[in-house]
Order: sequence, then structure tokens, then C-alpha cells
Amino acid sequence: MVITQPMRSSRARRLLRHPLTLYVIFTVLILLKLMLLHHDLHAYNITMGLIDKVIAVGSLLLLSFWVWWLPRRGMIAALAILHLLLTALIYADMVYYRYFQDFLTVPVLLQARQVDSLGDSIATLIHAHDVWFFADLLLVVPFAVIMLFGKRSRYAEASSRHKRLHHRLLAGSIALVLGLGLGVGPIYHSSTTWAKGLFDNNWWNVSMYNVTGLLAFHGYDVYSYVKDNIGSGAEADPADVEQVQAYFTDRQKSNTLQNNQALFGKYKDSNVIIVQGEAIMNFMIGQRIGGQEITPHFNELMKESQYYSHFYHQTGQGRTSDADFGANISLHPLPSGSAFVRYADHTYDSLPSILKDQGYSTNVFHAYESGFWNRYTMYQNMKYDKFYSKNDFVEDDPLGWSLSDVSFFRQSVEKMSSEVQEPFYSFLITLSSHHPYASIPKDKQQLDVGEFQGTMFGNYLQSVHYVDAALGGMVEDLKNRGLWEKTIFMFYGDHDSSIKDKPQYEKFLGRSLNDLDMAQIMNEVPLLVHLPDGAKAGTYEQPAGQLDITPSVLHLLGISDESYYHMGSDVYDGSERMVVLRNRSFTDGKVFYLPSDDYIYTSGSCYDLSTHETTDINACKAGFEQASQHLHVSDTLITYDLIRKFREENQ
Ligand code: GP9
Ligand code: MN
Repeated sequence: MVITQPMRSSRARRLLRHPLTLYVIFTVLILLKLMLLHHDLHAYNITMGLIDKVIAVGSLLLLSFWVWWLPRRGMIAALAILHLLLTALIYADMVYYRYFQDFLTVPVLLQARQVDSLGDSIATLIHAHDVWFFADLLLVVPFAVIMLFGKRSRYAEASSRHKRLHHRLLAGSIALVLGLGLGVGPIYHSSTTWAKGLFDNNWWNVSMYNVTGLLAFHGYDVYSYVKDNIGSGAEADPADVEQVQAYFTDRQKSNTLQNNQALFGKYKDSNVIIVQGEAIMNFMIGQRIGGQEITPHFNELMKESQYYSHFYHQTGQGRTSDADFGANISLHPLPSGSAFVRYADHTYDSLPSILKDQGYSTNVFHAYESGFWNRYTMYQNMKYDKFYSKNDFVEDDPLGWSLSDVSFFRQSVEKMSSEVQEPFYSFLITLSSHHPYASIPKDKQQLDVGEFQGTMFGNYLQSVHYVDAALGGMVEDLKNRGLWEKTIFMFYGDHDSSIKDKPQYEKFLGRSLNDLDMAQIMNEVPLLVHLPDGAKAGTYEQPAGQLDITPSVLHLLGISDESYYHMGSDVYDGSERMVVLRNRSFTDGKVFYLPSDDYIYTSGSCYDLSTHETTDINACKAGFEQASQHLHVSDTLITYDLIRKFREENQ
């Protein structure tokens, strides 16, 4: 048969108007936009491989399978609207990422301040070549209009209603099943193999994106938000709320009874600098290797400072962000995930917010991507004036993940003395001693780690030695700038090194270690407090923990802690205290309870700290109940945003 020209063109037109063609065009164009976005991210170590493209197509099918179940014009309109919405979403993510190295999330959108803060920079974030991102709209929009309002196609006329309905139902179902297989399948596989735990503890949206791709990332974000904030997940049990209220009423009463006021307000209006050291543990403080001190600068500082020799990190899965949360908010980090990520929009009585109300300039310094651990969002909520992140530092001495701690300290102190008004609160988070501790270049390795050479443990000691020198340099710098005598200076470690190999510690310490020793090694980090006049120097053995930092700083500055929702102890008020760890371990300085993995109280061990041996399990019973209550009160308060609710009720 000879095909004439008009016949050929009408067949082409029919093909172009066929619902499957439209659907494929939609899928391909959005996939291309996702690839364009990925290219634009320049994300370190993250590629968009074949599987990622398969996931992207699967996610698109899941987002759009239902359009098949609409009447023909409805399908075209729905596809066009989806196309425009997805284009807007992907582009918004692209622009947001250029600034924050992060993706938009529901809490970010609800907390408009963060998007607003793009303000002046927005112009610099929109690039001329972005027009290519929208180029398809020149065809898509007119095409959709013609299809919607033009003459009905032959396809529509030719097919019977019944047959079309049948086809549409079938096509939609196929799209749904394919979407599940291509989208959910590979994500499920990753999250149960190499990315295990990702959905229990999303530490960075970019890591989540690496596994799920952009669309599924947004899907998961909406799901998490709804789960945490709407429906049964959003309301606390009234009995729990009562328990929280009773806890804080009691706490306020005991606060007013505090007996030691000697230091209360003695350092009013002093600057406060708190340095949180990455993975700095306590076991090697004051120790030597081959005669060489591991932390010579810290040891020197100890002579004119308070050193807390049983100070505990109280972190959970949120690691660095949990330490920050505990220290600056004085509530327990969550049992799963990071509060920075999960509840960045909830109300807290953060140290920077309290100090800001007192007229302090409040700044946080960390030379890494601002979106990591959702810091950018959380720090706005904590009322820091400014978050100096990676983009604010000159990368003049790269080391490990970003900048060396030496340069980080130098640049941070420089900013403190030139850009920041006094009195100030500066919170600094170091990074050079991050796992796996292999970043210190040869020419900066100053410690002979002897038999540990070439092991991760040896590299860890080397990194700590490096950070210690950086700390020494910072203190020198503060002295030279005349800031040291006007500043309360604190240094503490965020969490353990993740090196759990007992024989290494035994070799290093030269003695055998029992379970209690190991628990203390893994949970103790050093705390050093230098008061402006060097007062009260010495070693303090009573246990303390990260949650105690905020109430203690407030004591020194003469700010009453009474009306705040804090759960830490004030180490200066002379009262007895108990330190509760996230895993339900606790110590009061007399006993130390180690829970077992089955979480049954009697399966755990109760240690007598005077003998370092286990004792009758009942000796820990009352403390255990109190510790469990502490954690429950904290979790309820945070999860249900009760600080906000209590304050609203009292207005
Ligand atoms: C990165 C740093 C590391 O910003 O906080 O976090 P960690 O892996 O230790 O939680
Ligand atoms: Mn850390």
C-alpha cells in the first residue's frame, strides 16, 4: 500500500496525541530535569547512576499513575499541572541547594525565615543558563493548551468509551506496579544493605537523596512530617503531660533551694566561648605515649582551669548534633534520629536564645556544609545571630572534610574580635579529628604513636594531638587579643571515637579493663572550664554531663535557670546530681548502672564505683527508675513541642 503524505502526517499527529506518548514525554522531560539538578549540585562523591535513574522513573510513575484513571482531558490537564509543579519544585531545590547545600523540606517551608534569609543573595543564586531548565515549557504549555481546548482527536472519537475506560484502568495499574518495583524496590534494597539505618536516623538530607533521589526524598519528608505532627502522632498522652509538668514543678522548687551561691553572677556579662571537640574522649587526657604527652596543651590549661574527670556525653544517633543539642538546650537527645533533624521547628530554651535576650551577640562556627545535621534551620530556631559555616571561611589549609582546626580557630577568633560585639557567646565545633582519623598529613604528624602506628587507634591519637595543638594556638590567640581574661572558656568532647576494640585500650592503658571501665571509656569525654580569673581550678570527680553545661553557664553569668525547661544540673549549686545517658545507663558518683541489650532492668549490671565491681542489682533500682523517668520526660517534652504548648496556655 502506498502511504500518502496527509495519511502519514495524520498518523504522526495521532501518535503524538496518544496518551502513552504524552506520558512518556512527561516522564522523560522530568527525568532530564532531575539529571540537570544532579549535575548542578556538584555533590561530592554522589553520582546519578543507572539505578538512580530507574528510581527516578519509578518515583515519577508513583507520583503520576493516577492520571491514567482520569478522563482524557483530565489526564492532559493533570499531566501539565504535574509538569509545572515538578519543574518549580526541582528548580526551587536547585536554587536552595546552591546556598544551603541542602534540599527544601516541609519544616523549612513552614519556617519561612530560612527561605526569606536567601533575601539579597537570591539574585546571585539564579544563573543565566537556568533558562535551559525551562526551555521545554515553550513547547509543553502551548501543546497542552491545544490539546485541551483544540478539536477532539481521532483517537478519542475512534475508541469506544468502554474500551478506553478499560485501557486507562489497566495502564494506571501497570504504572503503579512498575512505580513500586522501580522506585521502592531499589530504595528498600539499599536501606536494608549498605545504607542500613538510613530511615531510622537521617543525619543529612543529601545522604538520603543519595539513596532515594529527589522525588522519593520529598515523599519521605512529607511522610515523616505528617507522622510526627498530624493525627495520633501529634498528641501526647495527658498522663505523660502531667508527668512532665510535675517534673518541672519539682525542679523549680529544688532550684530555689540551691545552697551554694558563691559563684552566682560572679562573671556577669563575660564573653562565653564553648568549643565542642570532634570525638575527643577522656581516656587519653593526661596520658603519655613513649614519654610524649598526647594532650600537652589541654594538660597545661588544666592547671588554671576546672577539669571534670567524669564528664559524660549523652548522645544518641544524632552524634555531633546530639552533643550540641544536649549542651545548648539541656534536654536529652532523642532515642532515635537527631532532634536537629526531626524537631528543628519545636520550641526550646537554648543557651544562645537566653543570652541573646540578655544582650549578647550569639554566633556559631563550624567550617562545614551548613545543611549537615540540619544545622542551618536549627541554628535559626536556637536564635544564633549568625552561623559561620564553610562558605564563611577561607579554605587556606584544607584538611579532612574541610578546613584544618588550626585555620578554623584562627579565622573564628579573628571574626569574634572584628565582626562581633561584646559580650558574645561563641559556640565552635571542630572537625579535624573526625572518624576514620586518617586526615592529618605527614608533615603535621607530631606524635610518635609507637606500636599503634598504622592502626586507626594510632591515627586517632595522632588526630587528638593535632587538635590539642590547635586548641593551644587558639588560647594563645585569645590571650594576645585581650579576650582570655574577659571570657568563660569551655572545651568538651562531643562523643566517642567509635573505636570499640577493648584490647587496644588495654594495651594503651597497660591494664585489663572490665565492662564498667569500657563503659566509662566510651562515654566519658573531657570538660574543661576556664573562668576569666582562673578561679576554682582543679580536678572535679563528681560526675557531670553535657546537659549540665547550659545551667552551669547561666549560674556563672547570674541568670536564673528557674523558668527554663532544662533538665541538666548546675554543677556550681552544690547539689547532688545524677547523669543519665541515652542508653539508660546512669551514674550518681556512687553507682553506675549498665543496661543490657534486652532492656530488662535485672539483666543489666549495677556497679559500685568505690570498688569498681558489680553489686546487688537493687542498689541501682531507684536510680534506674529516676533515669528512665528523665528520659521519658525529655522525649515527651521534645516530641510534642510541650514548651510551646505550656507557654501558650500560660499566656
Ligand atoms: C560534620 C560533623 C560530623 O558537620 O558535625 O558529625 P558526626 O559524624 O561526628 O556526627
Ligand atoms: Mn562528631
